[in-house]
Amino acid sequence: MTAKVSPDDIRARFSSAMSVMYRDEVPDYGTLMELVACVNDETLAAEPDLKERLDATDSLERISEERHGAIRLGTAEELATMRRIFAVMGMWPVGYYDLSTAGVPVHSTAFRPVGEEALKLNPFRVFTSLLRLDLIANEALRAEAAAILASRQIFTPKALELTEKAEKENGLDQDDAARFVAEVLETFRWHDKANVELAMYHRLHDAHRLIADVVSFKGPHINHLTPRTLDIDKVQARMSEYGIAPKAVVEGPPTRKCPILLRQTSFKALEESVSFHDGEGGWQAGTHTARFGEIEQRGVALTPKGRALYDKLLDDTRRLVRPAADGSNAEAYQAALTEVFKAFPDNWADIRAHGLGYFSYSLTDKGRRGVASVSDPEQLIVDGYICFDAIVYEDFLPVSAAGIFQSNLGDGAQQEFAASPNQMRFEVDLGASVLNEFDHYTSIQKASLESCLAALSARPAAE
Ligand code: OOG
Ligand code: NI
Repeated sequence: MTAKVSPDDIRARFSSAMSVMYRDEVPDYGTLMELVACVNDETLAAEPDLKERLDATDSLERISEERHGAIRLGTAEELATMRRIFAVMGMWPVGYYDLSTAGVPVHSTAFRPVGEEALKLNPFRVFTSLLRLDLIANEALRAEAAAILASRQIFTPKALELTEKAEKENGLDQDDAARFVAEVLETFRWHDKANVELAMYHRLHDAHRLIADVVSFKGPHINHLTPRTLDIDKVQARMSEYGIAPKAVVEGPPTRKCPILLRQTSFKALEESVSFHDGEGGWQAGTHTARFGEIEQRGVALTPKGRALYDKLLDDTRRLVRPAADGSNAEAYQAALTEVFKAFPDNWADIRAHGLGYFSYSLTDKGRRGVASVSDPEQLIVDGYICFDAIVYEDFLPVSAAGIFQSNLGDGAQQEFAASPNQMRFEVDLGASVLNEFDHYTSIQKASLESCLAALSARPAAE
């Protein structure tokens, strides 16, 4: 039997193959990557401390690599198969995101590596949405869209075969892993020939742009990739200098000393030429807007209490200033955000003391050497035996995701849907349940503290 390639390795190869493909498909994305690399270099040069810290925890050469991408699927079967494919790459569904409240007829999860080692080896995730035809009012159109989706096959036969093989044989060898990456990549490729006639595209588009994006094409083209930036404000400010159009505002919390959750922004999707069936065996020219590039900067994962405070403050801000898609009130929004978020503590000790964030505990030098006479964790921290570091948020934010969706669906009026989360339905379609992100962070935090306490209590008592 030949040796198996690790799922982490397959994921790393897949993410890098996807990056090459996308840069080739969307040249502006390559430009964004250059800008990100440049700003990251400048930031590291200006902040030697940061450089040292990152050097200890991340691999510096890979700092500007992709952290996530996104696709939108049409059917339960596509979602369930995608889950099996991602499992071969060590990516598991984490979190449930209902975007109906934000005017987008999808619900989503993020397939991602779970566990510190896997994230470190390669953090690539795919934000995966499933179209909700049940939210479309027009019944006839709904049935037509469902029929179109039912007749497409978004996976190559070889991709399906290799997925089955990986499941049966518990992994893939070198040759099969290479084939698997190439075959799976096909599902994410852009098709400039649509599945439908132009008239149908318009009907779908009138119901919602996103329905047209999912139903009109042969497959769920990757719609963006997202590298990590060390200074999102700088990249946002310099995008136009590089000839790419930034979305109006950075999504998420404001700039802070102690970053929380996730900040993201993107350049706006481009209008691309697409050929549509003309109904007579030929093609008719049209356009479609779907693909863009995004950047992200992550901070500490918040507890339910911290998240509730974040959600409240974001809500308060948006009640004061609702960011307009054309950017006309971007400055006022930024100012309101900064002001309102003053209510969120901005030093690690307070964030921890108020139970707002998740932290990972480790022994200090003193803790590694010394013997503690107390066992109360808080006292051990005060006495300098145990220290704590923020646990990075590895998931997504529904309001931000909706902002990213919206800004790339055009600046038109937003459509309203009644809030209708349906996690149960999503999990039935997925064929598995999603991991609860809060449970996950809680267990990381708990395990880190327990291992400190165990190490300290295992020491023989001082003479
Ligand atoms: C996904 C938008 C969500 C993010 O970073 O929040 C997302 C999409 O547009 O399909 O990727
Ligand atoms: Ni994204």
